[in-house]
Amino acid sequence: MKIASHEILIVDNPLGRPFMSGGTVASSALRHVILKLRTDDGIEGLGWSFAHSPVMIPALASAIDDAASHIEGYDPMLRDQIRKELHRVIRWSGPGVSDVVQATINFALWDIAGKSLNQPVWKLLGAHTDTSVPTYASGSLWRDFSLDELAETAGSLKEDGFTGMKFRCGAESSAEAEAERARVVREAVGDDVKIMVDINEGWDIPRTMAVARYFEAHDVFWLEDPIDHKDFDGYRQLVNALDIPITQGEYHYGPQPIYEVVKNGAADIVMIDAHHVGGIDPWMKAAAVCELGNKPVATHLSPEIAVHLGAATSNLLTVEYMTWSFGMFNESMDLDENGDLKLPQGPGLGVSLNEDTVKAGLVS
Ligand code: SMN
Ligand code: MG
Repeated sequence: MKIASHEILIVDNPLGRPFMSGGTVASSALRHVILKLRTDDGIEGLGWSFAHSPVMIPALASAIDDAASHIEGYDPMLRDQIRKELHRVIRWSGPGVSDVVQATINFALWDIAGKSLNQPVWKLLGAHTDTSVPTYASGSLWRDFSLDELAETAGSLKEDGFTGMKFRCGAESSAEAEAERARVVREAVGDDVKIMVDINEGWDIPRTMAVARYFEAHDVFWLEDPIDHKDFDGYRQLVNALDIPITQGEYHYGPQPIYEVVKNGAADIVMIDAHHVGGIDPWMKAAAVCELGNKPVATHLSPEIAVHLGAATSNLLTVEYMTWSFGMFNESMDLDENGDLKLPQGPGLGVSLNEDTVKAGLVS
């Protein structure tokens, strides 16, 4: 089997509520770059990525397009050979887009592997379950929500069956106002739902120390990305000083910084983003580093891919249920009666493009 050709689509997937990026840029759709990678025996593998601002999309799409043309003729099962070839052609461009290019191609290669062997990716990865993985609702309780909206939406997520959910803080003028958001969410969902808070690097250490004490009182399950992700010393300080588990990792590119996070004791829980780390293979490597360092891991975004990773990761804590790409695929991601995320049973990644959405959102 050889890689024969590829196609790139740029597609807008509408978001229910405009997403405020950094509190400044409102996006009413998430722009995806979709890669269709085809083999000489007629298998089509799907990979995709997105950028939070459309500004970066042309660069990303053209880099994936060009990189994919360099691997024509390669055996798609030799992913590490392909990774090295891609590294050769995109080296010296620094972390960031180059990792997302590697990731998008790597997703498509795994999809091809699964389809050619007629097995879901989680099975090829050697999963510890064939049914479901823990999950939590994300992408619903945003930073610009009023307290009333927070309470109402948190309550309806619980009714939908979620046993965990994440809300955002980091934009309030006082520690007390930040804490009030946690109180309101806790009150809305009761004591038996896990609540997590994401700050997206919005605080410094004194603010984190001040608010964390309130969050501990409201039994917040983790505090995510309170400070700049590069401040390993700061993170170690927070991990040592606070009882609330500190989560970080999504901002790092490539697997190597995940090793640094573990080595530096810079998190209690490590969040690994499959797009940023460079795909499924480096995600599994990074998760193994965390396991050896006694750190649980959580996935970041793209549950369609993360569900496979989670099923094959013994130190998995939970898979982030982010709905941002849902409209693009025919398959739905469903919870079981315990609020866990069911594994897809189809071959490969188990998703197929919804041609109506693609047609409606096609940018080029
Ligand atoms: C997040 C990151 C990027 C886009 C949306 C939300 C957030 C998360 O940090 O962890 O979900
Ligand atoms: Mg986050």
